[in-house]
Parts: sequence; C-alpha cells; structure tokens
Amino acid sequence: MYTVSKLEDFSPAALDAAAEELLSALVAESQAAADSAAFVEFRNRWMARKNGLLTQVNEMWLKAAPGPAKREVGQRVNLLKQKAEALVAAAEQHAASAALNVRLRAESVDISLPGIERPLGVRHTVLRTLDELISVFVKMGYSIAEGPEVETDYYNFEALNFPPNHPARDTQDTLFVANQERKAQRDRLLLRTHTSPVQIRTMERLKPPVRVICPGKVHRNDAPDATHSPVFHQLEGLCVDTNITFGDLKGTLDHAMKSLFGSQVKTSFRPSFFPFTEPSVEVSISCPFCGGRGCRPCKQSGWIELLGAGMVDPNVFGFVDYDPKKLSGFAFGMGVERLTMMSYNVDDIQQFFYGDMRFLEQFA
Ligand code: FA5
Repeated sequence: MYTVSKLEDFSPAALDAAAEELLSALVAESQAAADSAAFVEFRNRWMARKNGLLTQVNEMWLKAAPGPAKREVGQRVNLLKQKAEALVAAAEQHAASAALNVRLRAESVDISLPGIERPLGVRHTVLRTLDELISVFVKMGYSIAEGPEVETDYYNFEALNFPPNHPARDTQDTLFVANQERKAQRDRLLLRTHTSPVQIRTMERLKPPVRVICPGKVHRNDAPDATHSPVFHQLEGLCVDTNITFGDLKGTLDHAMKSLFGSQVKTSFRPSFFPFTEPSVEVSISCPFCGGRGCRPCKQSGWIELLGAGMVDPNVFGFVDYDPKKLSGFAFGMGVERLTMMSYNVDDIQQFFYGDMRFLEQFA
C-alpha cells in the first residue's frame, strides 16, 4: 500500500516523479473503493486534515525542503493537492452514481409483465331480485324501512299477536341468544325469524298513513335442503290508511308479480293463517315455466306458492296505538331466495350461498 516517503532529492524532476507516483496510487485506490463505506475510508486515508496522506506530503516534502528549494516545492505541492482533490471529487461522483445504479437495478420493474388483474365482482343474484322488487314497490310509492337482525321476543312475536307459548310460534323454528333467562320474556333476544317485526317498529315511529317495504336477512333453525336455508332474505310490505281493502292487497301483489315475472302471470289467493293478519292468505302465481299446464318446478299443479299476506289484525294496531276503528291495512312477506329460484329457474337454494363465481356469473 502506498506511503509518503521522505524526499532526498528536491529537484523538479524528482518532485514530478514522486507526484506522479502519488497520483497514480490515489487513482488505483479510488477505483478499488467498491462501495460507499470503502470510499469514505479511502477519502479519509488521503484527505484527512490530521495525518491524511496529503497532510503528510506537507510535512515530509514541503517542510523538509531546504530553504532555496521551498518556493519550487511549495508550488508543486499545491498543484499536486489541487489535482488530488479533483481526482477525489471525481471519484466521489463516480461512487455515488455507481451506488445509484445498483439501487435502480434492484428496484427496477419489468413494465412488459402483465399487471395483477383484479376481477370485478357481480351483484349477487338474490340481491338483484331484491333490487328489482324494491324498485317495483318504490314506483308504487312505498318507502324503505329497516330493523335489527337481533330482535327481542316482543317485536318478533308478542306485538305480532303471537302470545307466549302460542303454537303459531312453532311454525318459525327460532334461534335464541343464550343466557337471557333472567330477563322478562318480552326482552329476550333472538335472531329475527321474519321481517314482520319491522312492521311494528315502523308503526311505532310513524303516524298513519304508512306505506313501507322492509328488505332484510332473517334466520331460522331450518335444516338446509333444496328449498330451505337457515339464513335467507325476506321482503316485507305494510300499507295502512283509512279504507284499505283486501282488493288493494290483491291489486298490489298482482301488479308486483306481473312486474317481476311478466304480464301473462296470474295470481291466486288461498286462505291461510298468520297471527298478525286476519284474514290471511297464501299467494301463488301461475307457473311461469309451463304457463299453468303443469311441469316439474310447479310439481304438475300449474301454480307456485310464493308468499304470505293478509289484512293487518286489529290486535296488532292495539300494540302500536293505531285506532283499528279508523284504520285498516294489509301486509305481505316474501322469501327472496325462493322468488329468485323462480326468476332464474334455479332448483337448489344452496347454490346462492356457495359463493361459486361460475354459478353467480351466469346471471350477471
Ligand atoms: C312469514 O315469515 C310471515 N312473516 C310472512 C307474512 C308477512 C305474512 C306479512 C303475512 C303478512 P312464512 O313463515 O311463510 O311467513 O315465510 C315467508 C316466506 O319465507 C316463505 O313463503 C318462503 O318463501 C320463505 N322461507 C321460509 N322459510 C325459509 C327457509 N328456511 N329458507 C328459505 N326461504 C324460506
């Protein structure tokens, strides 16, 4: 490794040779400094004010020069220092751009590679039916109301005229929230089994006339099979005003079914029972697949049962301080998955819950 040695000969030729030796050592060392840490070490070795090699040149060449040669030596040492500084500065720049190149190479991206494709989702088939239904009723002047999925016994059953222990409760196999025994029965929590509690919440909130639909998720302890799911959606409807008749109920549901399945579809109303409507009906439509002649989806009957409905029971008005003498109304509730199965000719309700894009995309 290069060291500054004492000069015996201070002649210009000897000085030039020594300077040349020093500069070529400096260049060789600067080229060997491969990274920024090595470069700092190199710069300190040569340029440090205290005992750097150029400082040693001052000591060993300039100060040691005999009096008459000092001027000549001084000029040459200055020139040498200027050259050395310029070389170090150039080396510094070179090192910086080499480091930048290394970084750029590491960070480089191949812009010719294909990007990461994020597939766009599709609206779930069940929600598409729900959207369609909502728009049919909104056009008829209905607004939208919502309620909680974790509901109290009071709203899910009692205020809908299901007294405690009434056998009608058994028609909706209920999932109860655990550890509620200490509460009064009406306050105990459960997963709502239908969207009908939103009828009560709406009438508590609004003065008549009322015309709302209540879309939402409901839960029942039903074993999954081709037509049952423990979680499904319903669309509730409620219309209360003076002089609302069964004819209004028939006209409204007939119009909604025709909007959904086509104007050739007929509706039929057969007596049924719900504690909160009197009279109550099951509504069927003529089979949209066979036009009523009989096929597999309608089990050869020509009709498909789609929803429950009826005139609001006056007892229900009693729970919400509506005057049953002045008011009348109708309500209905439909299973959205079952309607979707009809609209899209799907024979297994479970398909809606698998999340298989190949199934869902068919209807997009
Ligand atoms: C009711 O839930 C009443 N609340 C409907 C109603 C509202 C009647 C207003 C009168 C006035 P029901 O238990 O029949 O009724 O259920 C309504 C619909 O939900 C059924 O016709 C069916 O389409 C759907 N449904 C019921 N159980 C399931 C299930 N496990 N999986 C999928 N859909 C179901």
